[in-house]
Amino acid sequence: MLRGFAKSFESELVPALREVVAQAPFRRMFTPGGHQMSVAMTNCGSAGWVTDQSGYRYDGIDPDSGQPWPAMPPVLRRLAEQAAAEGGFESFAPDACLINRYTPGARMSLHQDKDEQDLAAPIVSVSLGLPATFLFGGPKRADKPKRYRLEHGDVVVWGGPSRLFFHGVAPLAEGEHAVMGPQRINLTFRKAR
Ligand code: MD3
Ligand code: FE
Repeated sequence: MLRGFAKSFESELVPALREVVAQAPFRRMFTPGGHQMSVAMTNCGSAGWVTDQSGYRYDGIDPDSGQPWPAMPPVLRRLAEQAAAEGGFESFAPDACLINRYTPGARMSLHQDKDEQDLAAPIVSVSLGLPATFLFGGPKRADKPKRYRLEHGDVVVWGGPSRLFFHGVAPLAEGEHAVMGPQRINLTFRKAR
């Protein structure tokens, strides 16, 4: 847990994210079970995480535009690499960055991230905007989650055993963030392929 690690990147990071989102707008995807997610998502990088009625997968093409996802801006890559190194993972080379947008009430139920080919690579997450309660369980769905407050600028590196632990996000509380407005943005950097 690298509290505030992303703050020194903020002035470059926020405009870079605006450009990505202009090319690939946030959208609320559907799970294979037919439920629409409360979290809106987009991606940058050579692969992007998508879900629809046929399942979860990484795809090089944005299904909404039919175009490749926007390239990963250098500042995002730098932030992810430096954080991974700080967490003990030298030479992390993410090819996917999933960008999640939470507005008040949005949540993510307990799940595992296991759609990536290389489970030895860590996932680096960056929290921006409104604070959230992160739920961190264990290797089994029934393991009682511990709660952590994640705030603007916090970065977490998930590797080793915790890479496959169940996790989620409690419903976002109302609020207004000075930089990001009434929302929380979470970036997760992944080696998908
Ligand atoms: C622990 N996102 O996109 S980030 C996700 O805040 C996701 O939007 C949450 O879970 C969010 O899949 C949590 C923290 C996180 C990300 C991946 C993990 C924690 C993780 C993978 C394994 C273990
Ligand atoms: Fe996850």
